Amino acid sequence: MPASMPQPRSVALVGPYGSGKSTLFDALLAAADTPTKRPARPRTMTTALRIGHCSFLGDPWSLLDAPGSVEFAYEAQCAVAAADLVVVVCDPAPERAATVAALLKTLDDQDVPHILFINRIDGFTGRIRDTLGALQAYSRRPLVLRQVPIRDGEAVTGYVDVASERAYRYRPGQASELMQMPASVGEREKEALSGLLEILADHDDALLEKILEDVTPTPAEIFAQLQKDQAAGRIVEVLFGAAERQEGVRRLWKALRHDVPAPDVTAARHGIGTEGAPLAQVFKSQYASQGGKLSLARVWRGPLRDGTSFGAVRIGGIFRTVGGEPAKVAQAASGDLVALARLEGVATAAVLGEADAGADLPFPTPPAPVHALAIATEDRKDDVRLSGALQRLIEEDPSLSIEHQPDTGETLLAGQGEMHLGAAIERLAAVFNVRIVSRRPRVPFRETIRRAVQQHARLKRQTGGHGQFADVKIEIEPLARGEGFVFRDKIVGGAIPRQYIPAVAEAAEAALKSGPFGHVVVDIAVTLVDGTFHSVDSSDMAFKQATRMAMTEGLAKADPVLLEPIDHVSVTVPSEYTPNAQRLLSGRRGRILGYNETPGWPGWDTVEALVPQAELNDFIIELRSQTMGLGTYVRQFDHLAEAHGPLAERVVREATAAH
Ligand SMILES: Nc1nc2c(ncn2[C@@H]2O[C@H](COP(=O)(O)OP(=O)(O)OP(=O)(O)O)[C@@H](O)[C@H]2O)c(=O)[nH]1
Ligand SMILES: [Mg+2]
Repeated sequence: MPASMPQPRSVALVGPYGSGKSTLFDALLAAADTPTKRPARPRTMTTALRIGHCSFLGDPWSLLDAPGSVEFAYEAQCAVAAADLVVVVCDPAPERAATVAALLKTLDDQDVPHILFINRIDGFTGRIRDTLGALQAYSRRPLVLRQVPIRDGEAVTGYVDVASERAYRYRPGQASELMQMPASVGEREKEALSGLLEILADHDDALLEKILEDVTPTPAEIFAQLQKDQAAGRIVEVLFGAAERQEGVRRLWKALRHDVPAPDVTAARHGIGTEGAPLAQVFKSQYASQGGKLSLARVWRGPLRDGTSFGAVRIGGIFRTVGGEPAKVAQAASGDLVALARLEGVATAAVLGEADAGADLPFPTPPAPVHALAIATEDRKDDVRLSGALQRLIEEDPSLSIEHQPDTGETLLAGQGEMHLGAAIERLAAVFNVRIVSRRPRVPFRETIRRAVQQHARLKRQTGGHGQFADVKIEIEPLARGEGFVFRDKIVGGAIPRQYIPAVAEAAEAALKSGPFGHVVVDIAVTLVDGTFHSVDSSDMAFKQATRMAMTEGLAKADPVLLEPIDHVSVTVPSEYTPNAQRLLSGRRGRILGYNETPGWPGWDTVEALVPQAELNDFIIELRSQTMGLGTYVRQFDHLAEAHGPLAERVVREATAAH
């Protein structure tokens, strides 16, 4: 790329579920230099990052459309890590401002330059200043309103650009046209301008002096200062529009053109200089149904040429997505976001090339799973391909994970919610051609006993020549929770020869795999107290079988009891929802331990509780539905406790019926 060409810059569209990011993404591409037709597809929830390349007024751009649902939040975080600037697309309703709280905090914490785009202005009848006030509560950086709506009745028909003090009327499918400043907005516009200047004056003494002398700076001076402050992350500009009607879209493009920092600036923010060998980072990995792998990467330092090797891997094609279609290119410049083919074994977050000493290329860590399903192949023949397919699925989306539950023998697919797992299962079928069935995971109940018993068992069998003989007397006693299994040998006088004792111990332990209720038995001691043998007919086998018989009968008589796993759960919610969270936990047999302000999250609380695992299956679904989707939790196994009540009775009844 010749030096005179502007560097390609990148913007990620993020924001809450359904705020209009994909509509805006399509509208931005449609308003670019070589317009892409807006796809006439039904609007569906975005579940994976989309990328598009275009130019606007001669500048090259990469756009990322991130999913909004919290269940796909990791994709959005990866997009944030790759972009020069983030556009937070949000709703104008002030009461929905909290839905961008976590996002704004992350952007603030990571010093990522961002702009707010208030979408759906077409249906908004409230006051934009109220929206701004509500959003400001969640932003450490000052929000600077760049536009004031012009209304005809309730409908927004245009806007005043605050910095230039010019009024525009929206025109369907075209750039807005300049109009006379309506008298009705004059006052609000002046107010917005003085608000804007006041914020800018905080960072510029010359501007401050002018304001103190009551001189209004020229629009050019204001624009220059806005650009400086926005690029440095000192302010957050706020624009609005209606993506669906392509209103405010060109205005947003122009703001991006002015205010998105150059990729070299973004690189410098991460400690990466312009001089040196090519450097790139993978921010998303994707398999196609034909088996090919694509790695979306940000080029931190170009040019990155097709065919370049990094260690054992070699780039087998560089692609940009123009007009929705992949277009092969020979190289990619600094700042470009491109798809790289055939980087086998290169994972998301991997850095290609040697990063500068002291460089900092942080990458989001995947969130812990909050929802799980037990999965199995629809057709056993696919079993051999399942683990490979799952491995690739997780490579594509590290916020998914696989756990093997040894107690129940189930394979669990764990992730961020119902939709997330549903999308993963669909992808397994569509891309990896493995169809699976899923169900609620079983709770890994365990069992123990409450009473010590003595049990005698004798195996005596005469079949053909050799017989089988073994006779054991054991004591089974309960141990304290967490003590596991203990075997004691109290044989005296050779009642059973030493050689058979390990077989007894082994069989006693093996019998713990499935107790009277069909679950793993824990916290018991087995003592071998007596027995007899036969010099010819006794064997390891015979002693194992006799022990098994003694264990089965003994455990059943020892007052067995079901144990259920109890997790330590930490629920994090905005503090106005703390009572909801507590109610929800108590309603699920949780024992509330207390709550505290969430460290580093002013306005949020973390409620701690001990909750039976059996109650946590769909917990995230209800938690989200009661907290505007904002609540989340982490869990960790804490202890086993005796299970009481209807659930325990049901499990015991079912187990007894099955036996
Ligand atoms: N009235 C109005 N509706 C809009 C506007 N922009 C988008 N919509 C509608 O809002 C719905 C969601 O739009 P999307 O663009 O899919 O939203 P999204 O943010 O991409 O959603 P997720 O990807 O699921 O987070 C669709 O029905 C759009 O037609 C707008 O400016 N005004
Ligand atoms: Mg979308």
